[in-house]
Amino acid sequence: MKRSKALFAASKKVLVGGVDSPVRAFRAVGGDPVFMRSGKGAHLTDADGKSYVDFVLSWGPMILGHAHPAVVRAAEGALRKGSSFGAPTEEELRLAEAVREALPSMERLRFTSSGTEAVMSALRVARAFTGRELVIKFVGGYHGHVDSLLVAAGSGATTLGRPDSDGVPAAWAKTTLCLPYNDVAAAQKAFREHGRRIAAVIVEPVAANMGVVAPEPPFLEALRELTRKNKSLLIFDEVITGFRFFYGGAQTGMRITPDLTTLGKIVGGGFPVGCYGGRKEIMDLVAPLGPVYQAGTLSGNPVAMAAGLATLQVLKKDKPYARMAEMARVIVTELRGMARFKGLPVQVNHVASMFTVFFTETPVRDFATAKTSDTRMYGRFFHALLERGVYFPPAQFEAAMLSAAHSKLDLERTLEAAARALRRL
Ligand code: KE4
Repeated sequence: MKRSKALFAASKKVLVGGVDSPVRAFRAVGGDPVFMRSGKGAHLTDADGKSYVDFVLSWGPMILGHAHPAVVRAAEGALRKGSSFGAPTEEELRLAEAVREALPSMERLRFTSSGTEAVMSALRVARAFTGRELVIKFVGGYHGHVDSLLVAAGSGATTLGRPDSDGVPAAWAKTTLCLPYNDVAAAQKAFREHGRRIAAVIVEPVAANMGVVAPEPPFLEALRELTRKNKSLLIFDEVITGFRFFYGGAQTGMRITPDLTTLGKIVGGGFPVGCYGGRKEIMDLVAPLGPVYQAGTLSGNPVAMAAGLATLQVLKKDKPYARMAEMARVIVTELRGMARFKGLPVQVNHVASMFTVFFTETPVRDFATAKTSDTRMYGRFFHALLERGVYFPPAQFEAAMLSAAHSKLDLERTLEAAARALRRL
């Protein structure tokens, strides 16, 4: 860890907290962050040459594993033709067509350079389309660092939000209603009280930012019904779930059609890409067609588009989803068994190739129950795995993910490390 430590010490003198995104600083698990130098397949190598089986996958994008040959070839090829023109290119057309083919609800779409930008833009066009201001989000849901969504639930389930970050004007936070995830009654109450003022509901169709929490039927169906009845818009934030569970969005499998969808991560193949889109009559409000302004110097960047398209093409051809889900099932089953054998209070929430280990007796179905997890125990578990070359998310309220590159050997190495880690807790 010598080189990582030296790099961290130097980084803290110029990068805020030594990182470009807070979760990378290991504050949630303690200790200094590991600086990564390279990745190949399901493995990362740190600045000191130590290798890890990677379950973070850059927080989702690297579903094919790191440095997949088809993605590298596509990005290199695009780069050789120039990296950015600030003009329309065929690459963005091809990726847009592939996205719409996989998610037909996105009749018109636009690429941005991050998931946050996609969410921010989707909210703006939703407010413009409905002429309303209020937005409902769910406590523990994370949709990027959009000012008005950086709010925590006020006391009680349906009070107006209050800022969860400094620098967010209270007035902006007050345009956001925070409700408990999976709580249909709270959503019904919110619409009874504020219905005609609600522009949109934004929801992760499978929550991953409180740790993995699956929607309990009829939660999402109820949101679809409530928004339709009240002429509000339903926004599925599929930045994580888009192309994660199968070739398409969680919406495809759930047969729920949102009015707007946001994407990111996988759709950029490891390059800075976000995307928002939905019904044509809504998206036609966006400039240059309509009065909702949204722009971006590097939006639709041809190198990123080429990498995203190559990623989707490999996913569509190889269909690695069943194998990734089966590998996750094996890991989850083994982890539950080991914890039970050790008498540890563990809940492992699992959806397809994503899972989260919570150290609590309480079943985790929303952020309030997720917070009963012993996060210090998670930190010890994380470091015990890290020591043994297994890289789980360095924070409790995140999702561990499988890639198409994880092998049986990686599974064995992970389970062996987990058995030892759980013994030491
Ligand atoms: P970005 O702006 O980070 O590209 O996307 C924001 C975003 C939007 N919606 C959902 C559902 C998301 O999960 C995210 C970002 N996810 C986090 C990890 N949970 C990114 C990691 C980080 O912040 O460093």
